[in-house]
Amino acid sequence: MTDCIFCEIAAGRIPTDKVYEDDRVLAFRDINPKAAVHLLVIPRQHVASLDELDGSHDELIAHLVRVLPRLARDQGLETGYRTIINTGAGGGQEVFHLHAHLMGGSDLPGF
Ligand code: DGP
Repeated sequence: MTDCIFCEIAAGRIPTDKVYEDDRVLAFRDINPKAAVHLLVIPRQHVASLDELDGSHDELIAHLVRVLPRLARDQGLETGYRTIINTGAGGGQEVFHLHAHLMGGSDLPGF
């Protein structure tokens, strides 16, 4: 066990509603959805936040970003979607394992 909940999810030690996975990233439904579709997309590798990134993460982050539109299409979000990455306590980040929120659907709140 680690003290990172998303590492535990990535390792399969905590069950979650997974919608996509490959060797580098994982996508699952947010436990507290703010829209009809609300996914979290995480790297398998533990990276606390955008603030931790350096050049060694470039391919991983490019891959994670490229997965987002594919997931949006798979979720039927033909008219568009919102992506958010909260960074640091002041940015509203609650889980310190880098994740992109992918949100869309009928009840997408105002921004
Ligand atoms: P953020 O504020 O950007 O750190 O968002 C963290 C999100 O993670 C928040 O919307 C709720 C979600 N979350 C926290 N714990 C769990 C969990 O154990 N499972 C799932 N599926 N989502 C979680």
